[in-house]
Amino acid sequence: MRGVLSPAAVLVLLAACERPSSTAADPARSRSQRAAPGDTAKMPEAKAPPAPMSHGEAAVGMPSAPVERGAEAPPRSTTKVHRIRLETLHARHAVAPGVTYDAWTFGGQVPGPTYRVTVGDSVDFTIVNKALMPHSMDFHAAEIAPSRAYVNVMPNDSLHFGFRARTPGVFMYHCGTAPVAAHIANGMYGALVVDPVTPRPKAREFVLVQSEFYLGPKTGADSVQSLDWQRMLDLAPDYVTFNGVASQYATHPLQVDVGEPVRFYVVNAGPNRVSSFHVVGAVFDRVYLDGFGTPLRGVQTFEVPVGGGMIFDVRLAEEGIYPFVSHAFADATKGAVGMLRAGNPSGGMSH
Ligand SMILES: [Cu+2]
Repeated sequence: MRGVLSPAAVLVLLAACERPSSTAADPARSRSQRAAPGDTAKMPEAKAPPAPMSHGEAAVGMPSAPVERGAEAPPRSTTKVHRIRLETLHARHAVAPGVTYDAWTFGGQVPGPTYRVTVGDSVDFTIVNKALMPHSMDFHAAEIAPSRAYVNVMPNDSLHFGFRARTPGVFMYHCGTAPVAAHIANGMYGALVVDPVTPRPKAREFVLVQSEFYLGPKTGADSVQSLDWQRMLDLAPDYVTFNGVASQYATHPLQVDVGEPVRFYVVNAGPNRVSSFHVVGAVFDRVYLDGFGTPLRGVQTFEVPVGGGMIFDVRLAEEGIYPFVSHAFADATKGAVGMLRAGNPSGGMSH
């Protein structure tokens, strides 16, 4: 298909950044590697079939439907008091094309809504439990007593508490009801951006929440799948996603301009897998650890721990398609991959 990067082509691109640099720098070594018996088992030949990157046979950059969940960050806040009312309810969630999951949610979506406040703002929060089991809320951005605020809310009950955002960064929020691993694995998490009082430099901003899905067998006439507890304990997800849907920004690339500042707010909800965040073809100008303090400069890849958040600033040097991944490539293969589209590259994507 002319003008479209096939999944195979993208995999070749991704594989290119995996190869040892010594191979390119030393032709003799390269020849000996090619001649070594058994090497084909280590390095697949180009004609080998690609891994099922999108799990849905969707061509990269050729969306057949609107994106499930946009990645654009909400604007900086303009109010000092944020009244947030969130309902917990169980809802069906499309993890990948044709894969429907019996999710537990904040607000009927996975991840829950993204919120944005500024240091000094107050959050006036109410959780309303519309589900048939207890749920709760834990804001990592809040500094309050869990024994008072992060308590179970029974079905058809509600709970109110407030806090003042004191520390800038990008923070996870999640249900903290035991077993927490199940409540997170089922979809009860989201991101809260806390801006510093002095705004960060202007940039095109995206929010990515990485998370995993562990699928049990299909059940019922409509083949809905729910959590496989043992697979979760074994750290063996079926899908690893950005914003709840496998590879959705491969089929729906994020458009940016060449050279413009781009900022990713990345939260890793887990519940188990560390994210090794990397943009192929770029070096991060700045990485703010947990979104606060003096940034690291000139970073190729940086980990986002489970339950943590990082802010990544990057610029793309020339027109083209730039994959962003968790460089733990098993997870990229399972859906933790997307594309940035810089400018309007010829031979690029048609989105
Ligand atoms: Cu819950």
